[in-house]
Amino acid sequence: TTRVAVVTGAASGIGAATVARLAADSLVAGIDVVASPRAGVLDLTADVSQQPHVDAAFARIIADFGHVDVLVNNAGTTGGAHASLCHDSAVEDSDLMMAVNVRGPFPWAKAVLPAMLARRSEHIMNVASIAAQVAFPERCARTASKGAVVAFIRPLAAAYAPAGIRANATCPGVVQTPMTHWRLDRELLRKKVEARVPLGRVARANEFAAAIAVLAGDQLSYITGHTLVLDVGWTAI
Ligand code: KPC
Repeated sequence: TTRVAVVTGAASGIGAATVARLAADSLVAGIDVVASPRAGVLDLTADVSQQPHVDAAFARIIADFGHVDVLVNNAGTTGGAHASLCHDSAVEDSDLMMAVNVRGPFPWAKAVLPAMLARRSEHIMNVASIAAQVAFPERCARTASKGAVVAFIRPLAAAYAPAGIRANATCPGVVQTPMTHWRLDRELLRKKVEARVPLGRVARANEFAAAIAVLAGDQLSYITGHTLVLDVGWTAI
């Protein structure tokens, strides 16, 4: 049977690149808060922080595809086109990070696991960030939330390995997307970021999508509970 993949945060950035990549050999459902209909993709509008949205989207996926093999919890937020140190940030910023980045993957995992258990397969992947590995001082709530995104895959990996279900996280470095253009389109801010990247440039979203696609395949069957850092050495120095 054809592999079925669900990608959240599918309308843009890493999610859109991942949808394009996985669609080459899988049926793909793309979930996003904004509508983004694409040919050949089951694009559904849902807010991952809203349980009824997730339940409705999942029901539609099962109705159309019958099962889910791969879940990519990619939906996430930075908090918008403004970054500030902790003492200058609103506590509500952290509520948004927790609702989308931390809580979002949970109802999706809950939705797909019973069917995955019945099929004794497959794979949950959480897209975190190198913000889970190193400090982004002007994004403290986001940094904390990404730590949680990585931590969440460990109990999944431990509990469901005997059932043949794998759970892994990826930690992408800074990537050019609609969410980061406010920073990367400003010469000085961009140079500051590039100075931290040994390769001297930020990533293209499809460079992360390629890694997610490999992880989602059946080649790496002995990897679970793992955090794959994609940062061309940012955290190595
Ligand atoms: C790599 C990462 O997640 C850093 S968080 C920075 C996002 S933003 O401040 O919008 O450039």
